[in-house]
Amino acid sequence: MDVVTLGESMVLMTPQQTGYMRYAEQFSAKVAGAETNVAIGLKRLGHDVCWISRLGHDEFGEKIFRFIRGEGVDTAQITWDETHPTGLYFKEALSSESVRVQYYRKGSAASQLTPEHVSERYISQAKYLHITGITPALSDSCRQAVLKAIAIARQHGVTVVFDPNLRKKLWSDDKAREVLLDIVAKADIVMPGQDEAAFLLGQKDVAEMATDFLAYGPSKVVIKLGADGAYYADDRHQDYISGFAVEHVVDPVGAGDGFAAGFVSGLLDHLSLAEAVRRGAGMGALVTMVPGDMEGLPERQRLLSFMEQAHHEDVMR
Ligand code: KDG
Repeated sequence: MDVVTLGESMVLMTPQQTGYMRYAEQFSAKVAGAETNVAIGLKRLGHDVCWISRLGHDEFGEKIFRFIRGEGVDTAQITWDETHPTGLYFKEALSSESVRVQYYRKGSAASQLTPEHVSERYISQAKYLHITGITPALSDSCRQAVLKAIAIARQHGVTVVFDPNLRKKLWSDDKAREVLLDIVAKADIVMPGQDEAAFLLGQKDVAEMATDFLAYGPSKVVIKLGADGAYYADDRHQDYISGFAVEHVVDPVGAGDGFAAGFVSGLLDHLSLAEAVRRGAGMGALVTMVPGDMEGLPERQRLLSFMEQAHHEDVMR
């Protein structure tokens, strides 16, 4: 197993029309969730991934299970909940520029994950453990499950990659800051967005934030800068990576997960830190070109030719 991840996947309902959802009559039903977006992205690039989660024993649980398994992600660690439903999430486009997210996930099956659902055997055999800040926000037992997964990873030398993925609708700012910083201190690699970094550390220069993150304990930090690329740092290098030009952003949601998948893929392929970050930026850019949180995740060949083409365009300029 290359990577193990743990978290909630939901059915994503998207109104077919732009504007207030109260007027929507038709919705598309897709599958989304930060950790499964990453898992699918990694799988499409040829890596083996396991997703630990809990699904409601209902039609939407079946839909998610079949979809994720169909993508080739290992679903052996999924458990079924007879009394709690699978979570739902709505993505309302008020205009082409402004997207609002509504969750219907309180008390969901995934929020009932506990440390007992976290298998030492699975995590100890992986190279990376991918964690996001969404899972510990779901419930106390989810937070305990995340902490157990991290403890197992550390004990067995599995690299812990942490994306804070701040979701303010799920918890208070104070609690989020406390829990997320605690996980930062336990992670080997952190990859916040610039706004998340500022939320955690206070507004300051990106290079200064990177240095502050390293002081918490991780050996590598990557701060995502959206269309502008990313800033990375370890104990030897610190630098910017420029973003890939995207002519028309169709749907930005999921770009950070695409970035995470590309970045971890680069690490698995033993690329340099800078090259792994560049692969992350390429994946993130491709995700924004397609509607849906994970549908734009490319297979390896498409990613490589997209990055290669962008490189030639750079050189010609
Ligand atoms: O990063 C995209 C995710 O935020 C989305 O797919 C849904 O997991 C999700 C969440 O909790 O918002």
